[in-house]
Amino acid sequence: MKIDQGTIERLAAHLESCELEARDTGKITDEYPDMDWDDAYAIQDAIRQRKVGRGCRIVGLKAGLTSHAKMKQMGVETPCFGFIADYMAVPEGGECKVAELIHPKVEPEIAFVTKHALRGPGCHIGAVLAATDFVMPGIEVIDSRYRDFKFDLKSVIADNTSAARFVVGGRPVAVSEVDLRTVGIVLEVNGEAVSFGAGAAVLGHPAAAIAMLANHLAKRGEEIPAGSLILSGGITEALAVKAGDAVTLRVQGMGSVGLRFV
Ligand code: 0L1
Ligand code: MG
Repeated sequence: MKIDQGTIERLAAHLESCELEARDTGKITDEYPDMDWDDAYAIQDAIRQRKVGRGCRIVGLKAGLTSHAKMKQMGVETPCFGFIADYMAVPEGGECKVAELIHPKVEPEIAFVTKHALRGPGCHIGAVLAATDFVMPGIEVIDSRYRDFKFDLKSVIADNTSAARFVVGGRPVAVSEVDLRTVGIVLEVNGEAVSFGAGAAVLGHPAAAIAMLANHLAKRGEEIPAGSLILSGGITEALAVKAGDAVTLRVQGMGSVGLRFV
């Protein structure tokens, strides 16, 4: 690690206050260009501890930047991992208040719920499918705390991978009922279909993102617990949204899920 604990805590407090006050900031690697991957995840962990310390419940995990469309959009080459907390959940068909966010974007995703713990190293798609209770459509609302969504991978990991809000729902299905590689998705904004894709856009198979997360956690002595909700990553580029927009994700055989921005 290249950054001392005091600095980790200070950067976590800074990034979390930007999140909670819907205020943007410059990327933290401008000030700490030598920070390493462990520093970045340590800042994210310190943000998580701050939330837990205030009584928030961590309700799941997320993989980000798992499709080539997203990696190209953000100019990075590797996925990243974060967490989702209770207050980030929007009820199905519910409202997401843009005044609480900086510059929200939506991502169509496949959400997994596990029935068994998943532990790396060596976790693979087969192990993920065997440990999955069901999958369902999910929309992630991302909101980088960095000005104009301009960051590098270490900065975005520290910022809990831009996690802000999410909605899951539709028709939960067993993985035996769906081919997650070929499953088609349509994202609609205000009733107009605006982006399309298939599950394979996420690392060839969305379960690969979950396996990658388990292998990432194993390096830190952690696992994906049974009963976890996990967002596997945007299938298409993220789409900017504004107050008044209604967003619906339709996933083949899995129904639809939506939310409204107010
Ligand atoms: O969930 C995601 O793919 C977002 C990861 C962070 C990068 C971004 O803010 O676009
Ligand atoms: Mg995402």
